[in-house]
Amino acid sequence: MKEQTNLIRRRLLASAGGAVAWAGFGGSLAHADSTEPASSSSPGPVSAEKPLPGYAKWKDANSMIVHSANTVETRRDAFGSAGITPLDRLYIRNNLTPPSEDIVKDPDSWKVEISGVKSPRSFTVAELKTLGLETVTMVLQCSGNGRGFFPHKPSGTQWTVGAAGCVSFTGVPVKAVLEATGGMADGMKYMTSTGGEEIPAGLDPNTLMVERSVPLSGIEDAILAWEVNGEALPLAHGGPLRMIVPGYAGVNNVKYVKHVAFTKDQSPAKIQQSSYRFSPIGVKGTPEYDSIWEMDPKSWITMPSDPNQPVKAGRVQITGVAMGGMSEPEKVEVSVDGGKSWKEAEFIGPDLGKYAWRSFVLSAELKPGTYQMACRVTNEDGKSQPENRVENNRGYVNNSWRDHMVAIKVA
Ligand SMILES: Nc1nc2c(c(=O)[nH]1)N[C@H]1C(S)=C(S)[C@@H](COP(=O)(O)O)O[C@H]1N2
Ligand SMILES: [Mo]
Repeated sequence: MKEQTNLIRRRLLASAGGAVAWAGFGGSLAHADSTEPASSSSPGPVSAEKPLPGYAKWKDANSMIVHSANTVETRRDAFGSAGITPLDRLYIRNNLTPPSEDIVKDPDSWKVEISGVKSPRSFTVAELKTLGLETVTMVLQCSGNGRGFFPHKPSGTQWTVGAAGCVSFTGVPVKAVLEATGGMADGMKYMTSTGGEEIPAGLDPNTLMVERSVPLSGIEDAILAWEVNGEALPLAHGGPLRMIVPGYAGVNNVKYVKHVAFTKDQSPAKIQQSSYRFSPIGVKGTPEYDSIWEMDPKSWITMPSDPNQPVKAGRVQITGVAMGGMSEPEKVEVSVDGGKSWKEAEFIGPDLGKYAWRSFVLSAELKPGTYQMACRVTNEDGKSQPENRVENNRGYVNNSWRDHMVAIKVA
């Protein structure tokens, strides 16, 4: 009954509230983050109450939780164990209604402008393909992943663990593009990428556009990608061309990128200046607070993970995924007693580099009872997950092992 009430409440809020429909724009155009009401129910898989949006119909519906047309989460038990997230199970997060599917019909003709370099010019994807080739396997994770565990109910999508995936992007290194344009102009401090969403005339682009700046340290392994997991980049994930900044939170990986500028300052866009800032609870984001850039180590158990599905007593394979953030995941530990004692788990599958996550398993003999299962990863730099989340206004970057714990019944 409570569930039902919340569902109705959420629908009412959605129709009364935030989303503004723009004639001829095919949907709502607003920062979903600022318009979506926080769900008042506790987080966790919501029943399949909404269909997949049109541009993502090809996703595996059984593996996804559809929060809205622009926010689709992977179920906790649907990541698989191979280390690579199948594309039809990868989460989606759009701040704006995505562009028309037409833009991926002839991907090679998509143009990106490069500025803030000695010889500014634009390149088609076909031209970029002649400059270099690199593949990077990496965790793509929304800054709001784990927001659903914050008790102060930050506004925005109530993601649990599934606003993340580990995928392989292929494209041209940003460094090769810089070489082809004579190198960076003097005094530049950031790489600023602009998304290809059309902003309707008459609206202030700064309040809407997805334009993100990253410090120059981020360009070391950055690529302009046209492929993901060996397939042409679909619209849902930023095709025809996407800026990929490995190790950096999702928002910095700008989809349908149309302009890459090397700049002295960070973008004036709202999404750079006030959103994605690490400000205290109750305080609006401003440039004086840290921007959400580099990711931290994080892990979670993927199976067993359903508190309502008892597991058979005896040998239980406890599996999960563990990422290192800016360096390789080195050690992952599992607890079945709520963090009182820990055992080292084993990584399985190939090591796909420092930006990738790794699957892990701990084989445990479990008698009937209820177990509080937790895991925590330590990366090569010795950084590990904290027990508790770091509180912040918008519920960003939750990597608390306690928040990600699951209560599993063994019978
Ligand atoms: N152009 C553009 N790029 C974007 C976004 C967007 O709305 N528009 N959303 C960002 C955010 S907040 C995240 S978490 C990731 C999500 O990537 P995915 O939808 O491929 O999973 O894309 C980022 N890049
Ligand atoms: Mo995000």
